[in-house]
Amino acid sequence: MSFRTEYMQDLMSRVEKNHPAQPEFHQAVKEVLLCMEPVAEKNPQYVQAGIFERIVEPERAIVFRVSWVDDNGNVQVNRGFRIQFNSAIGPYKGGLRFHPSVNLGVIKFLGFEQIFKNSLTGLPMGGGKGGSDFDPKGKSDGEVMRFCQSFMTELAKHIGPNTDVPAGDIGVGAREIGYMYGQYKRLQNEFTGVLTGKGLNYGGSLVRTQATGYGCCYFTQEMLATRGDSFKDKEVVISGSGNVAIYAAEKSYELGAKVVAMSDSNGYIYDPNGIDLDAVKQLKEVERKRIKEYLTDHPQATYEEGCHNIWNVKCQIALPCATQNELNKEAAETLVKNGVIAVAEGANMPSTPEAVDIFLENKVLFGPGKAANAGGVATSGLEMSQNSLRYSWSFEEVDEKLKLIMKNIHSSAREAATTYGDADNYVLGANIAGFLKVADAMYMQGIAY
Ligand code: NDP
Ligand code: 2IT
Repeated sequence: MSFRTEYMQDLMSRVEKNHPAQPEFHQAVKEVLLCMEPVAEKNPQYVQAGIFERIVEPERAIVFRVSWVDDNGNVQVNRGFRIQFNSAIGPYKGGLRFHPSVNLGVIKFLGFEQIFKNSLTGLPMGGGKGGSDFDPKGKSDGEVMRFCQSFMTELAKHIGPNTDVPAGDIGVGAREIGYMYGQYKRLQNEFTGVLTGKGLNYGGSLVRTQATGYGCCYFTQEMLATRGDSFKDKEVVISGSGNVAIYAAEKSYELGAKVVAMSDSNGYIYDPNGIDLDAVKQLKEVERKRIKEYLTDHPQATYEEGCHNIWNVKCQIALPCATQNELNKEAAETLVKNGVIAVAEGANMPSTPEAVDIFLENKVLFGPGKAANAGGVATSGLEMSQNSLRYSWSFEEVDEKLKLIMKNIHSSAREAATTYGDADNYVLGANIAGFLKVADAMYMQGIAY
């Protein structure tokens, strides 16, 4: 897709020039700006107030050294990041990713997406993201703890319950959040809701662990319902086998579907009987092993090396829940050929722009990450509310609120898409609905000269 207006094309060219060698960030910005052309035409006040120019520039970017000592006594150095992208509607909010592929451009793309996602939840949260190129794989608990403590020693200077509230993402789960929370508390002598995704015994919210995966299925359910359809008796393919993938699989089963394939970064498993989710949980959540080991106790299953071919497995519902750009044009064409009805992004930007075009052209129900995976951060927002209240809600109460939020995200995306002429285009709808709330808040708050 290319720009129709000189104004947006110029802005995009400036982003590319001012943020060189950050292809993921360019990709995320381009997708949003393409959807903004009709918005700019309808709302000249945004152009006049420089909203588009301002929204693509992070308010603050923090890059820092994280040094720590490994089990052999050797000094290790990693790089830490926190992008405080936009605080127009609330404190910066977004996860921390620990993965060797992390760099400034990756964190900027994630922080940018988070602005619109958080706005869509209807909760008062700005957009932020952070992380490190640290690889938790193969590290001992002690090494992970020392890394997390060193990371938080710097990060603590920049965050706070009313300033910036990080959470988990790839490579950051309950263990890492615990170590970071402990260090924050030691440094600040303060027990506050400065992180979300905390353990249930020290301020965490019920359902936060399940929220992104469950929310992704609730969103898919809403899309399917517009065509009188549901999860019942569908075959589902889910990439990844981490936090998001596991709970997307759990909810898919609860809704009457069968999950036939899952993956990790090495390869994918296919089980014609339906993936045994307890076995995957044991392997991944408890033993931290590779998905290949599933075959040991499941001889009917098959394993293929390389994760990308998972999209060759026939399914009616596809949920990419691993990482960015994991589903390309060829994969999208194969899914369409095999009769896919709905694709919802549990991960952030897992489909390439060419893949998204294929889905839209073929009238596949396509839920973009900003909308479909917003259940995680929405439940983080609910964790913040509970921390402020010094109270905790039951599993059922939080799950009901999550369902309602996902329903509302679906209807506001659909409404915005309808207003702008393409009811089934959730990419357009989510970007516009997410943008308008932030843009109006920025407009009302003026510009500091
Ligand atoms: P986890 O670390 O729990 O799991 C990540 C999964 O994706 C693992 O199976 C991992 O395999 C796989 N994976 C990671 N990197 C790659 C890669 N480069 N190629 C192929 N597979 C890869 O992370 P989450 O489940 O939390 O996150 C998954 C996605 O969901 C991310 O895009 C994240 O940004 C997004 N997300 C997460 C939310 C949350 O609440 N956690 C909320 C909203 C979105 P391996 O074990 O081999 O590395
Ligand atoms: O991408 C995301 O929305 C997350 N990783 C969750 C962020 C959060 O603050 O819960």
